[in-house]
Amino acid sequence: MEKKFKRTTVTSALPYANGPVHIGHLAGVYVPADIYVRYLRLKKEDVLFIGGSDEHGVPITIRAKKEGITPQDVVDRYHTLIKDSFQEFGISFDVYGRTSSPTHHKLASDFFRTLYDKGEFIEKTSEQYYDEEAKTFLADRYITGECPHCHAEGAYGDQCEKCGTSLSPTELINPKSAISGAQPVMRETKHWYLPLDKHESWLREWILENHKEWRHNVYGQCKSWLDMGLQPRAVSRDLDWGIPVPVEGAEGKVLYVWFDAPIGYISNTKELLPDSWETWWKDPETRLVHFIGKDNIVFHCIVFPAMLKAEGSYILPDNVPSNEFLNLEGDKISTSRNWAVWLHEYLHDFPGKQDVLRYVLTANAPETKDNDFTWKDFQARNNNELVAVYGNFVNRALQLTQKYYDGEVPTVGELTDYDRQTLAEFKDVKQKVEDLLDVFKLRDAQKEAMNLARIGNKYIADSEPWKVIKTDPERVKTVINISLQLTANLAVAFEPFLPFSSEKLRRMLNMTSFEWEQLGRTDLLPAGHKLAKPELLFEKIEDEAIEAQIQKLLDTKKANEESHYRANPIRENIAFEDFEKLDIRVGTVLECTKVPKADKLLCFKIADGLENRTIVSGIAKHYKPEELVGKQVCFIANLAPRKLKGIESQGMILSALNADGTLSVITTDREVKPGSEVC
Ligand code: B3M
Ligand code: ZN
Repeated sequence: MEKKFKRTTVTSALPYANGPVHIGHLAGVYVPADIYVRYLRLKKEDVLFIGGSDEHGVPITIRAKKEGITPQDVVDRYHTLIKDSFQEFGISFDVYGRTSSPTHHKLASDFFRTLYDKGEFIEKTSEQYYDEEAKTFLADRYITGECPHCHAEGAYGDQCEKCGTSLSPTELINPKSAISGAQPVMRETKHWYLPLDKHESWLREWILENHKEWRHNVYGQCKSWLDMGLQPRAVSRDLDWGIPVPVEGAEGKVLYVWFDAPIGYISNTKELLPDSWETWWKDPETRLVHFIGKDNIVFHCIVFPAMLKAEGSYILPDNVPSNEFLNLEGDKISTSRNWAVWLHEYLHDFPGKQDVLRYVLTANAPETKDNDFTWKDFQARNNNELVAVYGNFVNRALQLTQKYYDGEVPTVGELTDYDRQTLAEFKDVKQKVEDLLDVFKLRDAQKEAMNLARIGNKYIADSEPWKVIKTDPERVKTVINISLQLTANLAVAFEPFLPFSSEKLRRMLNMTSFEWEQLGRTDLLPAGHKLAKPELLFEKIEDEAIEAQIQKLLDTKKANEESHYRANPIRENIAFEDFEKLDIRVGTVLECTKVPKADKLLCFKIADGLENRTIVSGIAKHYKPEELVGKQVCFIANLAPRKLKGIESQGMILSALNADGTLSVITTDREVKPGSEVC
């Protein structure tokens, strides 16, 4: 870390308090942030670790409506559950606040007002859907209807969950209010916008020129946003849950959740330090670091900095280490499909094994690309690394000390070349781990710490004290002393990663406290120092425990499939004449390209036996364009043409919709002439 900073404010994304947290949260944000903070604390740096719940936003109000309780009930329940889960996993927040607190409401409201008074917003009136029965404007999620792409019922105003297409509410066919069921009408509404376009030029320079060191994924996402050109963003919503817009005539309007949530970092600091919070947010000698997941990059790198800059008295983030996503057994983690390992369930099934999960999630951290969590890998890393390498070495060193020296650290005699070589190797580890942690390469840093255990394991195996004790007992004293110094080093090196195990080891070694500066030293345990009774640091995880977890996921998968087919029963019978109206044909894909600015759409040129036709289809998430060229596909040939992203689509390609939401295009068993009818 450069010397110009006196202290570091570390934030971790505020999870929505509308459900429990799972391993994806832990891997993406909280374990990395905690490792980093623990490392800085061990280095005796001034650091503050801020967390909390995000308690506003539409999903919370939807959940409350569904359950017939208030939004406050929802957030009260999950705030506590989430907070407890984090605590159990040793996520060492200095404060874990919540955005429904009065401190936050006031700070966020004042923040808005400051920007408003400075003329930093623009006001715009637009037309939005309004429910005349419920007398309320409708958030995108509160409008459902038929998807214009796959024609599934029940698509939301922001997305069709069947085909995955992002929508805007006006695209829905037969829109209905999810509140009253009424057909919504268009009505004018006024909102405040942050003109991000005005901030574009300084943002470009600040990120693209001055923060080239940010992770590639973060830098790249920012660059592509900036290159597309920034647009004004609405910072208010018509909703009855949130922080009221503090402006006259704004009844029924609240701050957009993404406006108030990042201010939550600041208000949670204020909650903890009512008198000195500003030092952590306004002093240029403070370094600000945001740990987030990749879906939050634009808000932390572009929107929030623009807000802070517009306000004028705040510092900007120095780094935003964002992770990619963690998948589970090959599938995207999904709350609605219950495809997750929930932290509270893990704690129930694997009591006392928090560090095992921390270890595996870091060893497999999605730092540069999406990664996969599998139970087999979890077991293998526990059994082959934590137990066989780290645990085994520590256990040997401690047990031999008990056996030969009644638990007292023996004296060191003359060193052999091999001893010197071993000591030199583990002296290097400190610098290596530091260099990696300083640039947020936590996965590699943990690997280096584990390397220290490998060095120890090899040293003790090569030195064979259990044999040498019979021929040269003096030599064994040196071997055990060195092994114990290494053990103490391991406890320090692993403290940021595996705090529970380090604490256990600290007690066994009878050390008072740890400091980073101790790493690499060989005098941590003086001769004659008495150790406590050794216990096993890690234990093997048996096949049955893993199979039970895999079975649980298979059950979930089966239940999801069943409910999918139950939710999509066979439709009402139709007359043969109705079927005859459909003209389904086979065509050969001549060209297939991505549609610019539409991440779900592919544009096809299809040989149809006549003049070739263009069809736009929402399957870009399921196929690479080149995979489909040359394939024969079935399409509806007489569907009225419609425009999608400015392209006229002349028909619809047929696909099978899998229970997991994936699409698979329908093709023919044998090659047929383009234009052949399907009958
Ligand atoms: N609650 C989104 C999320 O959990 C949001 C983060 C807020 S951070 C200020 O992904
Ligand atoms: Zn759809």
